[in-house]
Amino acid sequence: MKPEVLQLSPILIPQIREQLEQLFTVHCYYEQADKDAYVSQHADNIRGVITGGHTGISQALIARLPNLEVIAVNGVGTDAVDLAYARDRGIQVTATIGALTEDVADLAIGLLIGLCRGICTGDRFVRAGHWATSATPLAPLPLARQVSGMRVGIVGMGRVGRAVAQRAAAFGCPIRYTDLQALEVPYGFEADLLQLAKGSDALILAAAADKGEALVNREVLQALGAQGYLINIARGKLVDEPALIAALEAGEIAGAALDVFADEPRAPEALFEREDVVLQPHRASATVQTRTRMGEMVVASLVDVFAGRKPQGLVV
Ligand code: 8YV
Repeated sequence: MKPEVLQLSPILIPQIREQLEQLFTVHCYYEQADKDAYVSQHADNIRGVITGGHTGISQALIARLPNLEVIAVNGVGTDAVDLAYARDRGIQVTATIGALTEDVADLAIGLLIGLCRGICTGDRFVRAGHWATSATPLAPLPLARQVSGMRVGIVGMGRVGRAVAQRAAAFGCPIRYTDLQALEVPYGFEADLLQLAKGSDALILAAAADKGEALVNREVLQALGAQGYLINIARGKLVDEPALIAALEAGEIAGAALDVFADEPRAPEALFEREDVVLQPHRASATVQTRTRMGEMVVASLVDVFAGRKPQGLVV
């Protein structure tokens, strides 16, 4: 009999879906209208869970699955899984560590350039036909902010933070960072986030959000300053969103580019009409290549756990 797994969020790569269906009996929780009844019906048979980094799994749902052996996170962040509870229950938690580093770093730089150079604003300007009709071509668009040489501050010097730093260095950007401690990297360490923000033209968030606290509050934004830009490709909850909106409205920072939000898939409507923000629907790892690699790791981790082997990307 094939092991039964409960899938909490979709996987968009067809060959990964085929592999999952060949190897396991897959229960698509996310497609069910009555999720509660569905879980009651299958709970006892479920040995594995597949979920996304942002989706995670509630402690209440884990508690309803008495024979659960593994939670395979199709992502690198495990902040939405209660790891302590999983550990107590002897449930293994895996993540697709290393699979999405390059894509997330690519998008961080893409957002930085998109925001500073006003790429989305320029695109809207051309599409609306304003370029051809304005008396002085380009006159209604303000000049942009140069990216090369910007002082970049990175919050979180893990895999993604390092990949962002490498890329920013190629643009001639001086780089400083903060983390729990100084690390062996060729960039200046700043223990205090406020000081890092003060000395940065762009602050890029690449930290884990396991503690669930909003590191970036109004004070940090004010320290970043009226010429400073915020980029977030980590987790929405790292930023106090009302404080960010207030800082943008008051002109206390120059702009923000966000791939992640506190209450996804909802993004604050106060941001929708602003030209000083670039918004993305949590797509930093969303390339065919990376999602394929992530899916392969999810499949492999389930196969390994069910075969009694230590899986790759084991977190707990
Ligand atoms: C994914 C993520 O969008 O890796 C993470 O933690 O949040 C993202 O890469 C998500 O996990 C896809 O399921």
